[in-house]
Amino acid sequence: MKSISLIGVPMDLGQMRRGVDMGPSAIRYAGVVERLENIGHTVRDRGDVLIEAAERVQDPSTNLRNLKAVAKGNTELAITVDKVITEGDFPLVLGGDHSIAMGTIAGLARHYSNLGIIWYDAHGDLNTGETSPSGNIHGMPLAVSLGIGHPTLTSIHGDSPKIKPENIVIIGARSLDEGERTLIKEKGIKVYTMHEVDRLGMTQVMDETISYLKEKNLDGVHLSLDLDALDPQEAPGVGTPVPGGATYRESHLAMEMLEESKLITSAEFVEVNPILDEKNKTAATAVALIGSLFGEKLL
Ligand code: NNH
Ligand code: MN
Ligand code: MN
Ligand code: MN
Repeated sequence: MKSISLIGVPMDLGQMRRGVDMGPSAIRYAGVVERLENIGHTVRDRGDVLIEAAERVQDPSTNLRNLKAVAKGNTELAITVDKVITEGDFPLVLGGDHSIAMGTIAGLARHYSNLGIIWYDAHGDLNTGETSPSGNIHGMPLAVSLGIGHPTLTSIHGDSPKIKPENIVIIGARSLDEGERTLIKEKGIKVYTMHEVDRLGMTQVMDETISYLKEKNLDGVHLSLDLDALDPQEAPGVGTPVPGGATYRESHLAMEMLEESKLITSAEFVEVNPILDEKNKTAATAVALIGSLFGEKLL
């Protein structure tokens, strides 16, 4: 059994829709602590990282919305994640928009020199200020972690880069921007789009992902799960829904296979927006997936 530290990150400055800052509350309300304790884990809820109320600013010279405030909140998060690992706990981060992956990964990078990343998302989050169609930093954290992007972001909690392109697997992608496709090809990043999920089935996608990562001699693997990877019918409470996503069952299977692999050393669940949700359905889905990731069994 694990000793898990929950870290809430009420961040909504990485995108434009209000409400995703209430994601951590919604996931707690949906019973995440009880769910993990019922499996037998020890849970320490560290509360929320302080995200200061910031004036929303769009600097046209960088195309990075709320740059300073996003960097500040992520620095706080990185310090917290760093501390949680130093204390020997498993960090489970609850978002908040996906810009928080920069802070989580920056904290992890102090402890893992060859970190694997599973990016379960409808999007690649590989934009920079130059390629982003929106200026929203939640579409950039994977690029930033690779050391690609504005120095204010790539230098959060330590030197850049934090991760290597060959240690990343993206699963569930179905909305990639032009600059992201270029970067994926240039860096040789492994991607299972929804086409491969349909064609191979989730079992093979996860078997291949696990074998691929096992060959890399990693010292840890982080799961970054954006709820918009799931189909909007099953996860309606997200800011940028994209039709044709992974089903509830496929996503459970993915979590169960990761649990069996024993590879995962940290995780985050992001983009839950209770204002856009239907009766906290998306938060409940997040909690159910967390249950499977941490070893809940049907029988
Ligand atoms: N690719 C788009 C952008 O960069 C959308 C990103 N939205 C996300 N990413 N939810 O996971 O603006
Ligand atoms: Mn994302
Ligand atoms: Mn997404
Ligand atoms: Mn279940």
